[in-house]
Amino acid sequence: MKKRILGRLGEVGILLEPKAIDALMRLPDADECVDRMVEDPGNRALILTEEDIVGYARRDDDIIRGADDVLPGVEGAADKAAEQGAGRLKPGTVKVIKDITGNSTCVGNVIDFAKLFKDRYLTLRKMLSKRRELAGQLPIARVKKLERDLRFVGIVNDSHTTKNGHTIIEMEDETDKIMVLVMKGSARMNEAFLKDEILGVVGSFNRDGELVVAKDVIRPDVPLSSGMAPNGSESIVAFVSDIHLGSNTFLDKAWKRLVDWLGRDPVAKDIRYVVMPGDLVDGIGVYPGQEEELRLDDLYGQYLALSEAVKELPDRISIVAMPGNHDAVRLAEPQPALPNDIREMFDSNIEFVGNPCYLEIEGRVILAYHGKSMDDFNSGVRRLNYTNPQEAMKEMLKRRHLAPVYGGKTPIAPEQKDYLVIDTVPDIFVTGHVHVCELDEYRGIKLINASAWQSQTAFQRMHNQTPDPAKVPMVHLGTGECWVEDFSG
Ligand code: D5M
Ligand code: FE
Ligand code: ZN
Repeated sequence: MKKRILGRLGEVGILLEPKAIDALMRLPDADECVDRMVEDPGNRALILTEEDIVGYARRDDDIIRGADDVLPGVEGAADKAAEQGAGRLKPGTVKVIKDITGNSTCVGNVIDFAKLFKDRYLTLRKMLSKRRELAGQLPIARVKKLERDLRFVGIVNDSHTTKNGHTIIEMEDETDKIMVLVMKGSARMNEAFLKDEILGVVGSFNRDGELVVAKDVIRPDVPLSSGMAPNGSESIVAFVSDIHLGSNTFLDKAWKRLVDWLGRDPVAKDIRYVVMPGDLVDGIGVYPGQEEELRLDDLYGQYLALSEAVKELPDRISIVAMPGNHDAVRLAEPQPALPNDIREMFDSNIEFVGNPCYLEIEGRVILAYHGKSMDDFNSGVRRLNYTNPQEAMKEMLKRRHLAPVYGGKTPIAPEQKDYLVIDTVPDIFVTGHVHVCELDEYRGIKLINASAWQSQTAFQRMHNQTPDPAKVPMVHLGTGECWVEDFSG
């Protein structure tokens, strides 16, 4: 029976945690429960937990009651929450929808990027082929036999500006390569085409058939949306990035102000979640000469200090800790969660996740990414710089990719699946890394860059980067309201 059910799940690509398998086997009618999972692709998490199984098992009669438990006394909220599947989420519960932790397929020393780029290409081509402008798109080898009305999707190998001010993009798919000309003065002239991003092109061959003259260049983008509709949640999520514990520029007085405020302010009592998008500690040997700037020169000592700092936060708060480029995991993205020997230093109210990570909290989907690729976006796109990370974040959403450039400043791991593709449209998108504090919105998605707890370092001074530390952006999960609390003094 177990084998047969697991076989069925395998066929439809549904993954279960071990505890969820046990729960499923205990049901009087496991098949019926599997039927419900299959019918619910939209709301289904990537890996189902025991809680999910319970949800599916009693879906018919109990889901609305379940939602009422979560959201007492809010009119209409039960229906909405049930619609969004929020009924399965209790306050305080953070659900990891997707990250690399435990799923890495990089094997030994076999470095094979072909699978990664194929997965990226196929996922984004599927998205692009739903666009009206690209209806009937064909493989490059086939469009080469046409003259007019060419539509294809390819990966950018390279792009450069000609001496006459046109842009030439060299593109490729599994079948062939093709050169695309974006004319000076055309609508797309001011776009930057990044290496390894996926584009859709509509155009015609020029007279001698060497180049496709682009009529339009299309990115997958996110759909227009009016944003977070009220869902009855009464919780607030706060974003605390780039703590850099162990650095001699760590702002311990500001941290104390945050801790005090969380303990006494009436607004703070609704903060049930703190998400930390990377650079939890300063690390060791991250850049040349770092030892001069460390207060704690032992990596474990730094995480121990972090665990003490985190213990000062009120117990009602669930914490999500993600690594960044200063933390004790592989640098190559996607980064897995911190290892067990570090996790063991912390209390159970902290969840360690990978970078990037999709989370679901009280019916809201949060995409958290440390933001190392902003180093590549800032050097590859002229109008981007270290003071406007929200603009780089919009560029990521347009490309439906967090870090398209391979071989730049962001190391990428050769996974078989591209975890940096933005395959799900989040309600909230948060980054850190650049140490400034920005709130913005793009097509209904809240954009947050979550400041830092470190004052200006010598490296930043040298690069003329002025941080905006000790700020905490907040989002009310029920209303979608966003604001910033300032602890800088
Ligand atoms: O990054 C802190 C700041 O330093 C952030 O604004 C990015 C910037 N940074 C980091 N690496 C580079 C490179 N290679 N070029 C330019 N700017 C960079 P953190 O990750 O906290 O050290
Ligand atoms: Fe940082
Ligand atoms: Zn960083």
